[in-house]
This record gives sequence, C-alpha cells and structure tokens, in this order.
Amino acid sequence: MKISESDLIINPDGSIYHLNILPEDVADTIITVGDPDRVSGVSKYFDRIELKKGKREFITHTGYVGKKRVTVLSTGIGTDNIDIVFNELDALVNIDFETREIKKDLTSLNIIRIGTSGAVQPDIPMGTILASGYGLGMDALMNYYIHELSGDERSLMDDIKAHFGHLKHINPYLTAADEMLLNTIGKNLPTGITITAPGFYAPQGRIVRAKNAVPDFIGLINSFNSGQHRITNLEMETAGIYALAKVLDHKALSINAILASRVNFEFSNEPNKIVEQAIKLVLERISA
Ligand code: R1P
Repeated sequence: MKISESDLIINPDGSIYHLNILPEDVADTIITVGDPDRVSGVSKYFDRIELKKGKREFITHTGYVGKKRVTVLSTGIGTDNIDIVFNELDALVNIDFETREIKKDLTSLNIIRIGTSGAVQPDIPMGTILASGYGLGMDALMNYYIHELSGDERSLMDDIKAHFGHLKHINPYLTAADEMLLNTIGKNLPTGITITAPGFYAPQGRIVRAKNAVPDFIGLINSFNSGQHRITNLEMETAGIYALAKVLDHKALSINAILASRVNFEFSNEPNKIVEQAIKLVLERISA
C-alpha cells in the first residue's frame, strides 16, 4: 500500500522531512545523543567521516569506526523528538521512497543512546556509566501506539502500576532493553529501570519556585522494588526509544552517563569527562 505524501513527507531532494538525510546516509548501527554538540564529540573518534548533515536539532554524521559503518545523530530533548527520529530512521531503511511502499525485506537497526542522566539510588554515584535494563515512560508518547508487553514486562508493569497507581494522570509504559545489545555494549555495566520524564523540573521531582503536584517524587521512585528490579535513574528519552524500537522491530540500548545524584543533591563538576568515558566505552564495544 502506498503511503501518502502527508503521512510521510519526503523533501524535494529525496531526504526525509526533519532529519534531512537520504536513505544511503544511514548506517545499520546508530548512536543517538540528545545534545547536537555531542555529535562531533562522538564522530571525532571515527577513523573516517563520510558525511555531515543536519536540520534543526537533528545533526547527523556517518563514518567508520574501524571497518564498522556508524551513524551518530542528535535527537534533541524529549520523547516527542524520539517519535520523529525513530519513525524517520525506520522510513529511511524500510520504506521505498520511489514507490512509497513498505519494503519486502525489512532492516532492523542497532540503536544505542549515549545520554546524560541523574541517579536516584545512593549506591549509584556520579561518574557511573549505567545501561538501562528497562525504560519506564511517564510521558504520553505510547498512548498513541499499540505496544504489546512480553510476559516479564507485564508482571513488572503490574508491580509498577500498584506502586504508582495513585498518580491518576500518568499512564506509564515499560519496555526492556534489547538483550543482545545489553549483553554486549552494556556488558558488566550497572543496570536498572530508567524513568523517562516528560520534563526536567517538576516531572523529575526538582523543586525550584513552582509548587510540585507530586510530593517527594524521588522518594516515590527510589522506593519501588520488585524482585531484583529497582529504579536507578531519570532522564527524558530512553522509554520512548525502547518502546518505539520494539514497535518498529529495531534493537535499542540506552547508556547513561550519570552526572547528578538526586539523593545526595549533587551535580558533577566534570560532566564532560563522564560523557567522554561513555562515548569511548560505546565506540570500543561497537567496533570490537
Ligand atoms: C536534559 O538536560 C537532557 O539531558 C538528558 C535528558 O534525557 C535530556 O535530554 O540527556 P541528553 O544529555 O542525552 O540530552
């Protein structure tokens, strides 16, 4: 079936609407970062850079790490942007832009987020590089997609709903990391449930001047416990990445550079160093 020109917008030069890149510009291994400036922080380690393109907050560099072709792409902040990035990446590899039809042979991308995050457990210090075992979304993105849970996700979700059930305005969603990526790129890293919030201040329990509707948000999330599962950190993209990757049959892993301890009320004085360590670790493991 032909996908309409308003459902999937292709620019006159054949590039996809927001990302502004062509199908051949995308590698099968993709690193996403939130901050557009972090794209060159990753591609400076490439052995060869093949292309640099961009539009708005979506900057793309594609090149080689050893023999591996890798794309690094900035998403900007939030799961509303993840919706755009994931649908457009998927279209670039799985829709024939000439016929506007879904290809017969589908491509499953390996997508690794390198992002920053705050820890909510006292034993996870600033400087930790953490792999998200699960993404737990407190945002509304997955109210708009059909998202099926595995048996493990369903039973963990039941416990999450019991814990957060009194927050009537939130309909949380949960997705596990891709197991293969977790066991390779995320090997031996601390892991846990990452909460994805629809904002940075009250939605992450920060108190500045406005009055927060959810009292002691950090206490509420770090007291959750289900078997060996606990909530370790907070950020703004992982749950959307995991859920949309699953819906679209891609593989995803989120690697978090922990810059803040929300329980010790601290923020790192060397955030760039921690992000750099996360970048180097991911690139070493991608090319191994
Ligand atoms: C907020 O400052 C931003 O930082 C974190 C959050 O997820 C949010 O995008 O990640 P990035 O550093 O990857 O953007």
